[in-house]
Amino acid sequence: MKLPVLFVLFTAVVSARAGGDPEGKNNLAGKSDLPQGAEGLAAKYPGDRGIAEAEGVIFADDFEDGAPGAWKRWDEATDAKKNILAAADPADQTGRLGKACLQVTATLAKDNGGGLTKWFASADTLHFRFYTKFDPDCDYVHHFCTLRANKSLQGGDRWSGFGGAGEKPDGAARFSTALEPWGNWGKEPAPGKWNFYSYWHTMSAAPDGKFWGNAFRPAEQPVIRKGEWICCEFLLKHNTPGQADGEQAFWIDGELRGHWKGIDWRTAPGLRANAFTLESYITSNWTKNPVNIVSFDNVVIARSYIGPTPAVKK
Ligand SMILES: [Ca+2]
Repeated sequence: MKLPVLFVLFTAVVSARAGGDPEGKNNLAGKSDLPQGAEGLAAKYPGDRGIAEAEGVIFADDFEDGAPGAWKRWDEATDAKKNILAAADPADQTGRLGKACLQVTATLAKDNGGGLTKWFASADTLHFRFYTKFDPDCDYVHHFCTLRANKSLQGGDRWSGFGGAGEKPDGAARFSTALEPWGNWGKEPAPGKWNFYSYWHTMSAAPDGKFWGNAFRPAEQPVIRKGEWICCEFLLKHNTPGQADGEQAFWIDGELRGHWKGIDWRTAPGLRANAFTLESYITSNWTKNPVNIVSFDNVVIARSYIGPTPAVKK
């Protein structure tokens, strides 16, 4: 009698993809055929110089323009009057990051921090790579770098993927995923460990009955290092509407840490991941340190694996 076994297996697969994978049970990173290390398109562009012209690159910013024109390639930026965003010296000896980076200063009791958002022409498979550095005094970060799917690049529909915290998305209007540090409710040393925090139409409800981002994380991971530049990259593959064949994956310093398949991101072909927000957003929930500085540099959005950028020879 095989039927009950098949039924149990089917139920297990469905529930895993519906509720994320907080314990890493369905993480395919150890047996994935995705590229790793220096196999990416950045390998030919030390310091990302000229990478914007490379085949498959959709967007790139190395922040070398400095202030005040530093954010001109982006569509939205946190209000300049709040003094949250600044151009700063990346202080990187390898030359990979040039002379300027984006620095986000979030000050508890004064603001929530902020960042930049770019809308872009989407593709079936998308890669997002950026370098980041958490200041030695940086505490927990509530939200970090988020990819949102909107119904269009124009008009009000370009905002359909924003907002909706606590609500289950309409599969034709919204899905999102974020690569974020996760502090495990203060149990991990700040800023915590990397994970995906995702919203989509078949996600699971939290015990309070609301729909908070479902987590995808590896079973084992080191705590994020502070005071050092880290190369982060994540992949999102759209699903075919009606099929659960979407994917997401992330790499830290070229090491594939997480890869998940079987995700039913959307129900409509017109809904495409097309807005990327680079930010450090804090709240008083877990953050206790008054001043929290996070830096970003060498942002690339592309249709294939990007990988770390080589050092620049002097
Ligand atoms: Ca730079």
